[in-house]
Amino acid sequence: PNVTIIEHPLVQHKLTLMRREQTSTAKFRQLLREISMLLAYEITRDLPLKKELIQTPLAAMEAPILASEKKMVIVSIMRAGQGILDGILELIPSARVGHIGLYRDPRTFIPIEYYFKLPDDIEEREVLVVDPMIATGNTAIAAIQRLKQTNPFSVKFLCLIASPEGIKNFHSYHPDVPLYTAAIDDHLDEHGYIIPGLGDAGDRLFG
Ligand code: HSX
Repeated sequence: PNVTIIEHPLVQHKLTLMRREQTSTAKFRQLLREISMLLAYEITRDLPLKKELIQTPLAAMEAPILASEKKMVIVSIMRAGQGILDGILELIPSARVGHIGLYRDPRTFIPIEYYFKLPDDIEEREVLVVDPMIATGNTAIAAIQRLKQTNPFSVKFLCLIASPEGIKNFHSYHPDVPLYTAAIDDHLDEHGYIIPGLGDAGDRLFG
């Protein structure tokens, strides 16, 4: 399947610290920013470069520079996606940003849209959708469905933890969308929470 697990030791270490029950909100926030930078570093490995003529203090040279930095769009699924977004923007400060507001009905687990805003010219842009968790997968499925209506150039999805059920569900709707995650956990419980997971990412991030 179209899933990449990012196994970098720093990613795995930070994720473990985030999972711990005793990790404070402040620490969780800091870790999410740090881990997001590392994930972004891994995901952007294949970004195209171009050559630009520059002048160092000593000589002129043709130097590599990102070809399409401005074209990248990070789309945060609110509200927990914000934590990943903040980390990625430190690494790719001129990326464009979109927001999708979805909340999960606690009884039916069905995602309900309350906000949707993307930058212009989405047809020309590479989109990275971010949300820390894929539990049932319903939120990610709905977000990508909505996004596809705007016809972006390409779409990838980045999370921290996914459940096996969620991945399966996600790819039954969107087999064409590559999924990047730091971990695939054991299972979903009857409330749609990832076990062992890290709890509710939004609550841990914002309190
Ligand atoms: C959490 O629930 C996450 O941040 C996601 O937005 C969502 C994942 O749940 P699911 O729709 O995959 O079950 O708030």
